[in-house]
Amino acid sequence: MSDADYNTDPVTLSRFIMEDDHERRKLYGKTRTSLSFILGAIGVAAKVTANAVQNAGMQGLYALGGGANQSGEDQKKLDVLANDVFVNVLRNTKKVRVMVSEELDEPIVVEGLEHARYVCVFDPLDGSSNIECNVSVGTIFGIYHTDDKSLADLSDGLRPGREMVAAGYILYSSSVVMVLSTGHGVHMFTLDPTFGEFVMTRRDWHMPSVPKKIYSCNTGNAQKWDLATRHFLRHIREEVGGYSARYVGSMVTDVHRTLLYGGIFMYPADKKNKRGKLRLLYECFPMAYLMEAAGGMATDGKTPILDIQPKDIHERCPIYLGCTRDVEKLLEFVKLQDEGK
Ligand code: P6P
Repeated sequence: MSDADYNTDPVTLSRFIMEDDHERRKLYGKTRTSLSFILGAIGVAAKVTANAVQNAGMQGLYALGGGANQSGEDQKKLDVLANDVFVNVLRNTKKVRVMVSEELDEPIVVEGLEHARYVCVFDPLDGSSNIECNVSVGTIFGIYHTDDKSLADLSDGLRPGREMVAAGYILYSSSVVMVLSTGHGVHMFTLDPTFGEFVMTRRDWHMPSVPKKIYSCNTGNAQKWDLATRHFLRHIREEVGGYSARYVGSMVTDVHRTLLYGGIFMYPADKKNKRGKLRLLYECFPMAYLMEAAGGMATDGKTPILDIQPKDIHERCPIYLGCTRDVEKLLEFVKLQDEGK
């Protein structure tokens, strides 16, 4: 690489976080330095987890960890490792009061942090059931700020996703990518392994104005879906045409492709799973937050995902997300179904 090619002024995650806090002062008249600490910590946890994911095969981390998460799904050693990394890194910031993880039945309330004002919710390693066949996996996170001094746990602190102050995911794939929004724009970073930093690759990303025709769902469940979903699929396949089916079965991967190219990702409710499979707080909320920030949409079929009031930290939620062209068309079929047509 010639010196002319060498980037002597990289926009690293750390630099973005500082600039973003400065921007926040201009926009809102105040900074949130603690949020900056938390985002930086998530970057560290992402690098540690990425290293574990890359080496999992050699280090026997694919094996079952012996436990099960609150869904009753077998936990792999890698699930437990990723969870421990994110819990420890966030705890060490001394800025996070409460944590919710898919891998833990109950919230973690960090003792002695009455001054702390942040709640972090996360799925530390989503899609890990795919990892043995080398399918990409990811971490999904969302961050709330709370002025509630009495917030001893989340029993009365659950709030709609629209109140998140930041959300994002890390995709552990052919490269390690972090996608992040703190409320103004969606920004993407790629881990540069040569010097171990996340470097910005896309600033203020918006979904394509002409979205690709892609639908992403597990059609193996189609017979169990409601009429609206089935009629929507028939419409795009047989009446519109030209759509491609793309389904990896790892939410972060399927959502990342949808964010970049357009189309629709769906995990509907079905006759057996009345609220679908994906988790509202730490899967659907963060992905919906990013989709809306990038000009897309996310709904449960009736309500914008971000406006749903959670009742339980692990509750599930049907989700349809993607470009407005496709999500609005889905909602037209829901309206027809509601009208009995
Ligand atoms: P299915 C992975 O197990 C996961 O939680 C998400 O990452 C993914 O979108 C979904 O489940 C896939 O579920 O039922 O299609 O295998």
